[in-house]
Amino acid sequence: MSRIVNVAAAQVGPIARQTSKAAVVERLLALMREADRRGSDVVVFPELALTTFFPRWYIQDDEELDHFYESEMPSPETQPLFDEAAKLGMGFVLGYAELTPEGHRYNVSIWVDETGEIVHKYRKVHLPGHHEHETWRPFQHLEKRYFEVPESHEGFRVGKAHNGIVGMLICNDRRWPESYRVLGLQGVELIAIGYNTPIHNPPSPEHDRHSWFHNELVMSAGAYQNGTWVVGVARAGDEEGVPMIGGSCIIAPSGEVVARARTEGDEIITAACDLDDTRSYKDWVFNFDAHRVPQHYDSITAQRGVILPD
Ligand code: ING
Repeated sequence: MSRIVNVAAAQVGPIARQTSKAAVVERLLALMREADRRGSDVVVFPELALTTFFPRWYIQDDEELDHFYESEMPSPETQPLFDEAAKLGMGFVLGYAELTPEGHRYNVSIWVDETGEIVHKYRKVHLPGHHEHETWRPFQHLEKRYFEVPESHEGFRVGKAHNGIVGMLICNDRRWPESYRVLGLQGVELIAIGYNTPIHNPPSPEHDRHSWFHNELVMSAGAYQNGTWVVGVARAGDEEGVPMIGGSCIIAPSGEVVARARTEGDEIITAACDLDDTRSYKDWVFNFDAHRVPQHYDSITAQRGVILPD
C-alpha cells in the first residue's frame, strides 16, 4: 500500500522592496508550471511569498505598511495562482501577510487543494525578533510589531489534503519542538514550512555560520520525532542587502533529507513522498499512545521561561 504525494518545494530568490505583487506572482506561476512539468501534486511556496521580507524595516507610515498585507485571499493579484493551480490540477501552499476586516495582522499560510479550494489556514504562532525600533541593529526583525499571535484555539491544527493529514508551520515555528509535536498528536503526515531566514542574527553573530545546519537540524528532528514528511521552503539570497539562507529541502519521516536546493534563487526541488512511510515511525518508535508519559511533562505548558533550581 502506498499513498504517494509528488511534492515540489518552490524556493524563491530575492524580492526587491519595490517589486509589485503581480510581478512576484509571475515568478510563482513560472515555478508552479515547472513543478507541473515534473509531475507534482502540490507546490509549496515560502513564508510571506508575495513581497520582500518587510519586517527588516521600521515602517512608520501605516499606508506603506498596509501595502505589504492581503485583506482578501484570493485577491486580484493572487487569483492567477488559484486559476493556474485548478487548471493544472495541482495544490499549493502560500505564505502571506494577512490584514483582517477587524484590523488584526497575522503572518499566515494557506493550503489550496487541486480543486482550487483553500482547505487549511494557519497563523504563525512563534513570532521572533522584537517590537520596538532597535537602531543598534544593522537591520530590524519586527515580526512582534507587525503580526499578532493567534488565539490559542487556532494554533497548530491539521487539515486533510492529497489523501493525507497535512499541517503547516511558518519559519521560526520550525525551531520549537512543540510545534511539530502538537501536529504529531493529530497524526500529521506532511508538514509544509515556508521560511525567510537572514544568515546574520545581530544578537548572536556566532550562530551565523551554523544557519544552514540549524535549518536542517530542526526540521529533520521534527520529521523523525513525529513520523512525518517535512518540506522546508526558503526565500533565499541577498534581499535588499540582507543575505538569507536557501537550503530548501524535503525530509522523510526517517529524518533524512531526500531533496535539497542547490542555489540561492528561484528553484524547484521535488520528491515522491509516500505518506505510508510514516506508519513504521507512528506505530513503533514514536507510538505516542504506547510510550509517552504526559504526567511528567507538566512544565512544558505550565511554564513559559526557565525556573532555576534553588
Ligand atoms: N525568521 C528567522 C527564523 O526563525 C531567526 C528568525 C533567524 C531566528 C535566525 C533565529 C535565528 O528562521 C523568521 N521569519 O522567523
